[in-house]
Amino acid sequence: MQNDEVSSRDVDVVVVGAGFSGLYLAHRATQMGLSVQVLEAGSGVGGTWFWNTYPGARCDVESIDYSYSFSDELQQGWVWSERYAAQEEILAYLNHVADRFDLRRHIRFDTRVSTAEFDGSGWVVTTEQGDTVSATFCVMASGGLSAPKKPDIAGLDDFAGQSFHTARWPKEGVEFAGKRVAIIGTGSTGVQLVPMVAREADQVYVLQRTPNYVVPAGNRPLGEGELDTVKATYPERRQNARRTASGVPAAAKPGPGKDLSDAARREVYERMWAIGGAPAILRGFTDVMTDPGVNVFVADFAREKIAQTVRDPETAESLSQRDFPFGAKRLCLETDYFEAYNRPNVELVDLRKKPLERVTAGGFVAGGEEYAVDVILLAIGFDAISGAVTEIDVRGRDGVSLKDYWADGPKATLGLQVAGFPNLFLVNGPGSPAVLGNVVAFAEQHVEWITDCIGYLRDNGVGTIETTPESDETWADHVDEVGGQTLYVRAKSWYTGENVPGKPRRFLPYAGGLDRYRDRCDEIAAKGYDGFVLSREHDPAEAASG
Ligand code: N01
Repeated sequence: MQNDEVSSRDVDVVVVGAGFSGLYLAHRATQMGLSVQVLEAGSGVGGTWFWNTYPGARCDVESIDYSYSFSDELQQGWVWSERYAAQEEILAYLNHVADRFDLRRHIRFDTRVSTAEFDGSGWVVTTEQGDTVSATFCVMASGGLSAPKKPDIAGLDDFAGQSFHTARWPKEGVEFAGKRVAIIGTGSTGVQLVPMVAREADQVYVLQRTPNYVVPAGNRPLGEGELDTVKATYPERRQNARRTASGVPAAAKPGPGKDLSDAARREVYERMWAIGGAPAILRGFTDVMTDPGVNVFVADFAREKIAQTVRDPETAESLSQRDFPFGAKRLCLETDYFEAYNRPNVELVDLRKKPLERVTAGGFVAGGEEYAVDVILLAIGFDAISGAVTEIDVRGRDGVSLKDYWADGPKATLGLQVAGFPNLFLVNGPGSPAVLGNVVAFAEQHVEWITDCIGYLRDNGVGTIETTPESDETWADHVDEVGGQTLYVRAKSWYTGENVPGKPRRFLPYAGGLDRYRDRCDEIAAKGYDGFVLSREHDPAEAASG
């Protein structure tokens, strides 16, 4: 019976999502002779970079590193124009990859997966469009930051103007000229969006609940010959990146700031501010994230820069974070963000002083004051890491729902597999380190581990692989413990699920770094997937019960 089921599968691997991970998965799996069907909700490839077309959308990892390393021809041939690529350029790159490796024939677009069910030996996936695909393996490459957070704002449905989440930006674009616009949220998205909308709109109200540490991006065109120099040393650069915690090559090692005078620290940090970007600013000294005094110095320095830029002292103070340490939340990188508050058409609405009461048909009410607006932009973030998977009704052995299994908090061994869900793999799942660094480097590691695993099962006549509840729990506890040793737990953020009302609190990304994580994954694979449960292809007991 099982034999027939296996042979009647549509494909070997069904993949949800055609972003960075899904595309590479399709490429690598087909190179191994596996058949693959990718199901993609969007009408094109790109994932995050397909959906987030808001003005100002740009990567905060340098383009030369935020790109695939698996093909030297690809990295030698592609020309990045800026230090941090804009959304259009990254999307063009991913389209180029899809064409160059002939991946589109494996992808069904405009196809949103609604259910995925284990049928005893593999997976049956159905879509909102009515398709059914059966496969031996199912890979959720659906993105760590792709499920928009559902708005928790009273009265939003009553609003008569235009309103949408920034990750659902209308493809036809939005006309801001002559309009009054409210932007809710001042995370990485809001910080990129505000200066762009401010250039066009009549009036912009920025609704801020929690100020963030926002530092200069230092974006610039890549200089003449700069890219050639990188390309000449790409193999070493990539190798170096693979052995770091963040997936970005280590720069020259700075020293500690602990014993330096204030003047000496300042001299270093003026330079770091001029360079811009998170690696320079977070690691200007080796002890920014470990020595409280050095951390306070950098936080003060960041606040001083705001006070020097934003003319209105009250606005400058509202924009200054004072409740959690520097770097406890992912830094936001800015270009012209603070300058935007000097424009006559931009007003910060500090929701800590004037709580947002409700949205009305014609605007919003905050602190008892009514504001009239035509457009409301929701830069309110994502149901991160687990949200894109739990949006799908995923059912494992005996019909158990993944949502139920995760009722106390999402957990997965290595962030890759879940007990009771055999042959299901997650990319960037809970317990994966991906979102804490260069997501592309992590995606490559995940995809390589998953496809190697599938190859091993195929070559060794293994039908299913899965984890155990104990192993999921042990990994989740380890992730929580490692996370608990960092500053990340000092701020409420999407790392712990606290940004989504009702989501169980658990530190979700593994903060141990890419290098340690890679070693652990490789060690497990080298021992024949130690700790995982592997079942023979034609297990008579399974077949009888199935
Ligand atoms: O989302 P966020 P994001 N009323 O969750 C506010 C990546 N990314 O889309 O902090 C009022 O960080 C919320 O306020 P608070 C990057 O990894 C990268 O900006 O909860 N406000 C916060 O200000 C990033 O970390 C890039 O008090 C409400 C904001 O909305 C991650 O994506 C660009 C609210 C959400 O901030 C997420 O960033 C963009 C409410 N009801 C994103 N609900 C780059 O590469 C939420 N907020 C540069």
